Amino acid sequence: MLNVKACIFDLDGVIVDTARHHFAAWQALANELVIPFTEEDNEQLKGVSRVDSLEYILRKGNLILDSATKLQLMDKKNALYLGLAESTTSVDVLEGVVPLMDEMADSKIQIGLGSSSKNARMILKKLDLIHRFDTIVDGNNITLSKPDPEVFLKAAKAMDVSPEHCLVFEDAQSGIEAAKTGGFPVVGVGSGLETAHASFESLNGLSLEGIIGKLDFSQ
Ligand code: B16
Ligand code: MG
Repeated sequence: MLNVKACIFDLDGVIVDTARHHFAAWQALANELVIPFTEEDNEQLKGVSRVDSLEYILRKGNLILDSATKLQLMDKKNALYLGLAESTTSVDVLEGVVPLMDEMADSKIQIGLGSSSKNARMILKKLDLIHRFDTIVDGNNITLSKPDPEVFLKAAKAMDVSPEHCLVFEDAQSGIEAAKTGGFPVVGVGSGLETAHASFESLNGLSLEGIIGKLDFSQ
């Protein structure tokens, strides 16, 4: 059985369902720019940084803008997102997350965050979870966004644990790819994540031991 010394959680889509707020905010912005933006597009943007997400949408609309306008659009999207996420509280923590974190704490397994979001600390405070983390690496601390492994490698280094002993929880294709490239065992949370070493619709009712027992490294 894999010897897990630390776990790294993604934020949006694993700990809390703020992914729908990112979607709604990008959709509103794309509407304004008269660029079609679907749920399939959004799926591509999960785990992807703000700037890379905007570039994706502009490419889709064949729109070339100067950097000042791009900055304005990113600020606008973030303001929309913050408005939607405003009412987030501890009741929004996805089911299964707190019991798993309790189990990790009891087993002296460190807990890290590996998120592309620059709003991660603010959201973790709203969720009343921030005190549970041994390290937080987010969009403010990285230069390359997922699928680059930088965010997870930094979190593992901060906890002084090598990637193979660090279990990553991810809801996005880009995040699963990032974890695998970095040499981490990775658990997919949600559907269509078969490239992860194990995947579950939700973390609800799962134990860490149960999850570790399902890891399959044959692919
Ligand atoms: P922000 P994660 C990611 O967070 C989101 O999945 C992605 O949709 C978002 O564009 C990105 O953070 C940047 O977020 O605009 O708040 O800096 O899934 O890596 O926790
Ligand atoms: Mg995510």
